[in-house]
Amino acid sequence: MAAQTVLFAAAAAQPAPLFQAPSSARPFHSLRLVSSPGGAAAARALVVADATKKAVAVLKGTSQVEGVVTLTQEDDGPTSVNVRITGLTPGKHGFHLHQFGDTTNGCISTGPHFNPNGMTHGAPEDEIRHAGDLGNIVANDEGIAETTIVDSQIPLSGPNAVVGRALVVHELEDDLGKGGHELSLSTGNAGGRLACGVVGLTPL
Ligand SMILES: [Cu+2]
Ligand SMILES: [Zn+2]
Repeated sequence: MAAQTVLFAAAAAQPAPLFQAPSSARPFHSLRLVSSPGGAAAARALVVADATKKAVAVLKGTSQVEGVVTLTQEDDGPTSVNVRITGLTPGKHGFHLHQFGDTTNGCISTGPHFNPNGMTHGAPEDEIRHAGDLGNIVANDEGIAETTIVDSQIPLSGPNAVVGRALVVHELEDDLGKGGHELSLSTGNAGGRLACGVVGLTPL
């Protein structure tokens, strides 16, 4: 990996401790030293790899719907999306990562679903889906939706990073591309945008 730096430590017999990188070098990432396979006898090569990244979105809109969503990613693994949204009608609501972190015209200006691979709309588990397709969240009788989504297409760093884009919760159920409506393959026919929030980096 081009961004990695290789360091050498003399006869490191124990796992490497945690290091903070100089903030000028890697402003958005903390770094962790991990042992590389195949170190020399006298000196063990240590590879600096990206460690945990964390981001948050505070969702608001023109209704009473609001929420906080935290996203965490370990190294290059999947992103865990912890959702708590209140003020919803009970039942399913489409939940997506939209292309832009622009709320100048409310949630409308966040644009379409994040779609770096030029796909049509689908379910999170589908091969053909927008990267931003996170399916539905389900509100209980009190209008609260609490869940954790784990997804591999919304990383917090790299070319498809979602930091600076927006999460949106919708009025209606996302049909996951299978509803046969003219909007099914673009938006899942999930209706209006109740609340949205820009994904921004946060301390670990
Ligand atoms: Cu959406
Ligand atoms: Zn979509």
